[in-house]
Amino acid sequence: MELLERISEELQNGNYIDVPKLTREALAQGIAPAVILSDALVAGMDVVGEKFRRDELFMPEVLIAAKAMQSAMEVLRPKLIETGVRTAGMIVLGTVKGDLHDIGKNLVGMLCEGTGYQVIDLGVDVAPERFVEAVRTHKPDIVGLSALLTTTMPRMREVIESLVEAGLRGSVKVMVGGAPVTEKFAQDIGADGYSPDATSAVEKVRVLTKY
Ligand code: B1M
Repeated sequence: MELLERISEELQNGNYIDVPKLTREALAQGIAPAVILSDALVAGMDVVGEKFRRDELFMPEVLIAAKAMQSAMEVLRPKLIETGVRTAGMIVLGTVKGDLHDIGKNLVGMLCEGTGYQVIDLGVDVAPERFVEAVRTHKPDIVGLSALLTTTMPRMREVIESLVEAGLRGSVKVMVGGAPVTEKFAQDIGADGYSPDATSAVEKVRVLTKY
């Protein structure tokens, strides 16, 4: 669809003024929020990531594309959430310590909210003790950990160990994700669930909470 391609292109150009406007236009045309998300925004960000990997784009361009994506996500968020009918459970979500990537985590959070879960987002660079504190305070069904760097993946194991030390591990399921994370890694660190993308993350959350 032409409009979705345009959104994707403008996102790649880092046009954070037009991307949310075009996103509103797509919604007004009746295009489903989930389609705008996957076929325009995530598709555009995938291209940015690939060009960054090939050194065809540099950090400032990636940052500005991320800003464009986030402005569009502000427009989509209420629409995605509208589809949620009831509270299915609670999730504490965060990007682990040392890691500032939050686009994927935010998507997972939004889709979970859209499915009816209450999401408490601790943000980025979250230390194990903050996850523990949040589990103690909010008593969520799931604590979700995101990591985008191979160097920050080990922080996930530390969160699980901290939950064990605090005597809270039995009361909460731990779910992990992020581009470098694998099913095997999740099993190795003793997580309860892993998923490669936001859509399957919601499915996994539903399995873990039996919803
Ligand atoms: Co960074 N970065 N980055 N970056 N960045 C990557 C991750 C990288 C792969 C790029 C590359 O080299 N090709 C590379 C990591 C290499 C590695 O570790 N092996 C990298 C690097 C090296 C870095 C820096 C170290 C660069 C530097 O400074 N030299 C630096 C680190 C900063 C830090 O965190 N301490 C850095 C910085 C940044 C920016 C700040 C510029 C920006 C982040 C902006 C932001 O998030 N607000 C950025 C970006 C945008 C990227 C890429 C290009 C895109 C990431 C993204 O948002 N993807 C990325 C390359 C890439 O991934 N192609 C890259 C879109 C998003 C929808 O996907 O986050 O994978 P993703 O999330 C998916 C799934 O992974 C999954 O669902 C999501 C939706 O489908 N998922 C979960 C995520 N969390 C989940 C949790 C779950 C379940 C599923 O359960 C709880």
